[in-house]
Amino acid sequence: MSHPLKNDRYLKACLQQPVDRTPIWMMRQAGRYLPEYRQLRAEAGSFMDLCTNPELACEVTLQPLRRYPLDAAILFSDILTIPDAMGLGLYFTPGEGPAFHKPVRTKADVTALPIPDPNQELKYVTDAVATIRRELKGDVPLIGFSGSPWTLATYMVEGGTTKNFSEVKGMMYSDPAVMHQLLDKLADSIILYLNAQVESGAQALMIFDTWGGVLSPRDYQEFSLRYMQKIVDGLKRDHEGHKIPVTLFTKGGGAWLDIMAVTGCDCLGVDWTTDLADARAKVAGKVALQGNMDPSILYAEDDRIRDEVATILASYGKGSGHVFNLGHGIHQTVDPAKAGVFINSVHQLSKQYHS
Ligand code: 1CP
Repeated sequence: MSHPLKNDRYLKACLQQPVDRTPIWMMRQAGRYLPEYRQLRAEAGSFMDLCTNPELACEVTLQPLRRYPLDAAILFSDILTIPDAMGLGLYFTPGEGPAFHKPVRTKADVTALPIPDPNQELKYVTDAVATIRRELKGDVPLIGFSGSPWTLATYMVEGGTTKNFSEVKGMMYSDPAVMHQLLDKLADSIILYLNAQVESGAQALMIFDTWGGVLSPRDYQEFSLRYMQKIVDGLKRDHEGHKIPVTLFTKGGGAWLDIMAVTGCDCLGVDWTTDLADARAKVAGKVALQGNMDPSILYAEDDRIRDEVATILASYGKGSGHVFNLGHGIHQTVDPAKAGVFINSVHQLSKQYHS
């Protein structure tokens, strides 16, 4: 199954090695903005029917790569597979997003949570990874992923999407020991899950800490960063003679890039509220950076998109260590042609930053 990689720009940039141009992929590159995705989801029945069928998950992963010259593929799955495998009963309500039948609210709830075996309850994920890796035929690397412990805890304690985080912060402030017990269990589960993705063929890993930015600086360190650190320490960083780069992305975490940079990860995701020049100064060569165009720029005219790409490339400046991306997932109402303009602009404009 091991093909030599034809395009390894993404892996090289994560490791700050020289590249000929800046690599690019888009968060949520497979998904609802693509008509071929909406069609396949309708045929399959639901989003989870796509995720749990390795052939369909593979097909959906490859859809954006057929349209655009992207430098990486990302496993089609969701961060909520772990809480689902812990028995919380994941379901999706149309228009309102994910929810759980059995939210986690008490110490007894936390104590009762099992640590899922990635080769049993989550075998559909590792099977999808192996299938995608085979079907990519070495064209581009495959990124595996998980949510961060804190971000998974927000969904598990709230029971779904939330605006003010009252339940999860209520638990954090009124019973921090129980919150730590939950986060520690999640970190252990995530280590097993991500290492199993690497064993099955994932060539890089990313941890999505979508909700770390709603914490105070002190609470961020205690309840989010500390557990991402535990995960980084527990991950397989080499496989089949290749390094497995790890990216941490805390949305809204621009103020904390310096402390994130010393966790031992290889790359940090940055959203559009931080200037890449400031971010680069802050991490001082310790890690690569991924980002950071506002996904809403994709609603603008083509020239405006190209200008924004030029500005972001200039703000990072010369040299390797930049993976171009959006600062968060692509919106479902974006015209796919605009994603093409974005990606081609990065191809055309980034060569001058590499010698
Ligand atoms: O078809 C549909 O209606 C389902 C929409 C959808 C999709 C396409 C969901 C439900 N998840 C996904 C795929 C997904 N989710 C990927 C696939 C790989 C890719 O192409 O990037 C990834 C990496 C995720 C990760 C994810 N899920 C995050 C972290 C990244 C982020 O966007 O912040 C989060 C927070 C989720 C939860 C989730 N799953 C789905 C939705 C709509 C949400 C967000 C709900 C919320 O706003 O709280």
